[in-house]
Amino acid sequence: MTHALIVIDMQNDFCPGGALAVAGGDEIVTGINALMGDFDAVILTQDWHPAGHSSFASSHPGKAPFETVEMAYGTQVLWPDHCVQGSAGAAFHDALDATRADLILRKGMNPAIDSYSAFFENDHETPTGLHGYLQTRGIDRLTMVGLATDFCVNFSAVDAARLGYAVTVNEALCRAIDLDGSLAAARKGMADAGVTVA
Ligand code: VGL
Ligand code: ZN
Repeated sequence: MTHALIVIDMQNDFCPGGALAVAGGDEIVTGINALMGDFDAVILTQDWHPAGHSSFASSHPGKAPFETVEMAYGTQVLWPDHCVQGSAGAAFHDALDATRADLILRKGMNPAIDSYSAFFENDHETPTGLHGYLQTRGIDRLTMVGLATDFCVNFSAVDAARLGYAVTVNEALCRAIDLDGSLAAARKGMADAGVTVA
């Protein structure tokens, strides 16, 4: 099997001090770097929103971060402004070894649709192109690490399993937002989809 490491959204805004900080988000960088050499390919994803993105609470008058809205594609959690294209918050954590990356995949650019998953936008229909890339490279096995366990890692892992990849989430090298039970729900959803959570 050809095995890729997918590093999800290891960006300043998801680390302590960032706009959408995940507790302990910075603790996993060293371990992720140490793992890179064990894989046939390393792919980094980068959340990359235009200013005024529809997933930002600030784009919805009267709404606060972590409330939800109904979008055409379903319920969307509203976030603080984060990972705005070109901002310091959107940059990778300084200590992340991006030199090892075969591919840096950006997502969340469509102003009207959020994209938690590295494979599809939140309409579960619009592809990011990652599946085509992996197929072209003959990659059939994926290990996922990064931020956040219950959102972007979870959606990416479930989509990958549905696409037929053998997927492992290395939970020791992930950290969660854990909003209203989202971590427990994510663990169940991943297990149900056939993802190995190690
Ligand atoms: C993420 C919320 C909003 C993530 C990205 O990387 O898990 N979460 N945008
Ligand atoms: Zn985002």
